[in-house]
Amino acid sequence: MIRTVATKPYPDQKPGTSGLRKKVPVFQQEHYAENFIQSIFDALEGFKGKTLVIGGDGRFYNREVIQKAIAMAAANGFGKVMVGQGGILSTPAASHVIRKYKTFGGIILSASHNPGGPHEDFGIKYNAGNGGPAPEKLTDAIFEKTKAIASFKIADIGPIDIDKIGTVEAGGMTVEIIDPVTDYAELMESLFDFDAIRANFKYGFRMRFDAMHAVTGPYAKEILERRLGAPNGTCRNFKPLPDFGGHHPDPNLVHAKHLYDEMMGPDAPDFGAASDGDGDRNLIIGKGIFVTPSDSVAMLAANAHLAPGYKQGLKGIARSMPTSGAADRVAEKLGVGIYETPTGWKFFGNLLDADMATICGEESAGTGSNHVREKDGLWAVLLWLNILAVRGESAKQVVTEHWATYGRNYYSRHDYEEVETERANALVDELRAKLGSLPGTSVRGMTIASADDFAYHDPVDGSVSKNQGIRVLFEGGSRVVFRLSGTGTSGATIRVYIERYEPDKSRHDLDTQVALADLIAAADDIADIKSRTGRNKPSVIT
Ligand code: VG1
Ligand code: CO
Repeated sequence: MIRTVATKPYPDQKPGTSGLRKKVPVFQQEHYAENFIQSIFDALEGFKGKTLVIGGDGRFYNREVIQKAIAMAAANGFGKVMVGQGGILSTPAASHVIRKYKTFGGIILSASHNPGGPHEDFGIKYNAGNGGPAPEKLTDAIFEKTKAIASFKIADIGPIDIDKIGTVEAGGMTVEIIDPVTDYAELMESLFDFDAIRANFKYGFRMRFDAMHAVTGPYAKEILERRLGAPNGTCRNFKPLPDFGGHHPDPNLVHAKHLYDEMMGPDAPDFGAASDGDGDRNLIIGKGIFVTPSDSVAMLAANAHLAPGYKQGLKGIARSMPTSGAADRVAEKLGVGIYETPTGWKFFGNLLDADMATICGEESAGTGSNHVREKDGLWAVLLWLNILAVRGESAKQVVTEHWATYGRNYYSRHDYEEVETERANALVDELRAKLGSLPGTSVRGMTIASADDFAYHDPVDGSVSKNQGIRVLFEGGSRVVFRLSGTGTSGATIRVYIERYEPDKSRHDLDTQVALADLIAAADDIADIKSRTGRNKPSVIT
């Protein structure tokens, strides 16, 4: 039976950088999740009888919302849903399933790298038929629907057993529970030189993969240990837990510090990696060397031809605006296009669909390619493994040689988390107001060449996205960028991105924070961060 249930709008369902993210208790309000899911359906057209993919990162409240989404898909007229077993599908795996089975789209339940649990974060996002996050036009339309919603439709089908692989009929719709790993593992096998990687492991190459008790555990176990023969124990924290073991599943130098310490220690294995809550981010640390994500994109792009899936070369490279310019130098050398987009993977979709870019990356530990329409943590790890196996070199050798060839873009991001929203907004508003007066002035002995609020003109569909981050460029190419996070769930997070290019090989082994010290001080002078936030240092430095 299909029920139409009366409901009232919630005013706060505007999707952020990557879907709607809120604390679990917010999602547990009456009809909160239903409202958002119905608004997604209301913003879509032409899905009657078609297939919807549903999966999530396994966090607290995942199972409940999966049941709601299945029952609502049936009531709204989908012909079929494909659901990851146990409600699990990593973000890149969901993107692949949508593409492989040519489904109408998918609903991904995740708050990514944010913590999980009864008082932590939850999220819902919609991915379109190309496998990519809904573009801005669609997320805007969804938001409009949430503001006017009066009812939602749900089928009384009772809970579906999502742990049992197979197909059942429910509410006039087919429900297929699929293995979340197999399709994805096959895709990886088709892109990379598994023989070379396997041989490397066989001859003693050692790595550590930390799944942080998040979604990549089962994927990494299957691919690294079973298919590639890495020794048992290579994968750590591989059991997905609803609260990620009480940790932040954020693979950065703060939340994965144990891995960093191990990789810098005397018994370090050859290679260390980790992924986030929903499996789309990657942390790469070679023995004795951390690879900053902006560098990783550039290095993967420069060496991608060593993997079978990319041996024809790249069509182009795309990076988000705050990501360092390291990839630009690679694109220039390869003679391919380079595109600078706003933060968030949804902006890469058009470039990938139009075959203008093959590899994309963000400074926030997101790297991916045209194989899916999401960033992909394990993909980045496997491409690194492929490159190291074929080159027969260590990560450190690859990195230092890259810097010697292209120069080094010293890069760091400073985050001020949970700042009072009004204070953060005021800081950005004032910065915006003085942009015009900055060029020509000098800060800490450096002259500002230009300053603007980044606007993106999508070269494929002509759409324009404004206010995507404030850039201050100095003479000589250094820059600082300021923007507010669009993924947080409490207060505001101010992100400051700092970059300086160093061509001189003899100056490539400085400590990053030391190399950037003048710019870091200049950023504070320009935006007055410390006094305005009352913080004397950032909460997270990556
Ligand atoms: C952050 C990152 C951005 C990334 C987004 C989603 O957004 O900066 O690069 O695409 O998270 O990643 P923001 O608006 O907080 O800066 V994930 O792994 O959370 O889906
Ligand atoms: Co993520």
